[in-house]
Amino acid sequence: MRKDKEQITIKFLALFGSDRGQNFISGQSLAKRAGISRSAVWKHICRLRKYGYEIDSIRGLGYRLVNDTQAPVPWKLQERLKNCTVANEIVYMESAISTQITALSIANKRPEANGVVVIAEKQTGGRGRLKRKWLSPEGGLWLSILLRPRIAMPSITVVPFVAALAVRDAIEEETGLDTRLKWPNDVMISGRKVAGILLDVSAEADSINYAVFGIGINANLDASALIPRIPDSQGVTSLRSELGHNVNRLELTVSILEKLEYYLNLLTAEGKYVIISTWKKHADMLGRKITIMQVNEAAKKGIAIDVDADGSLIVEVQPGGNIKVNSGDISVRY
Ligand code: BT5
Repeated sequence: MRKDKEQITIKFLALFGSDRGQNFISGQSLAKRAGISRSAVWKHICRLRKYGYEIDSIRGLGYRLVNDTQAPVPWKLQERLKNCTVANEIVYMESAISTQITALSIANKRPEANGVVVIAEKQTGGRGRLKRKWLSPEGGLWLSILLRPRIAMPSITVVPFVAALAVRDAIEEETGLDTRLKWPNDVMISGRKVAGILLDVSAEADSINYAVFGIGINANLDASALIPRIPDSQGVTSLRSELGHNVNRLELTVSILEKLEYYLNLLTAEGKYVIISTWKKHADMLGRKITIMQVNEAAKKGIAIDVDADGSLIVEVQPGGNIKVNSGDISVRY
């Protein structure tokens, strides 16, 4: 959303503030207090409804704000995340090609930008890992976070695990659903993927220049809307499909960003071992039969034994014969 539009929306919203849920305010009074025309009032009401505010309107009485928004609108996030270092700036878009592309372009254009959260209500060209596509219709939570973290190079391989932990914890906190992790960085419910993570890093010899964390959560959409478009659709779910109702995407976003800050601080303070051991506590694929799929290699079967301190998966491919896998995907036999 453009900053000037955003400011007008915030001002207009403030007019409702003290009367929430009680009195109607006439269109005429709103127009006078906001210094705008009656038709502009109507436009603002429509915009607020689009941002998830529930507003009653009754002819002759005017408007009444019934319910606050549960969408991750920037003014709400800024208010809630005042002291959160990973969210210094919020860029909110109704539609983006990919929040990852937007965040990467901010990273390249503004060397000082740090803690920039880019959120889009939908993406038309959402990206997965290895140039795969990520379906991102309205109702999901699609965000990218640009950070310039002070992380030593040896820890870089565990950074995606930090993001997966933050998303897992946030989903569990907001929904109570039993949420598990699958190597390398999928977030699962009942063996189905509910969220994916993409990390783009620009690094120099011994330090990270920037990292862009892309997080996609199938929140308030039905898994059945994704199924026809995903080859392995048995393995996909959404929070709404699991719960039977919508989740508060604003609270979920706040929680993800707070937890991302927490786990990044933990990584800096205590190193990568604590991240991997916490990740393993929440993984549900260790000890199970898996198939490993890697680019330009034949699929291999084995048993997932462990994840080492660098985040590589240790797989027993024959009795006593372990291999180390540091890229690719796995499918798990549950
Ligand atoms: C991922 O890739 O899991 C990383 C997804 C990251 C998406 C976020 S959204 C915000 C930010 N902006 C972006 O453009 N991207 C990030 P990967 O492990 O490669 O999984 C991709 C595969 O999952 C696809 O090839 C499909 O098979 C499947 N897939 C596509 N859309 C899906 C969805 N919405 N839910 C579950 N699976 C999906």
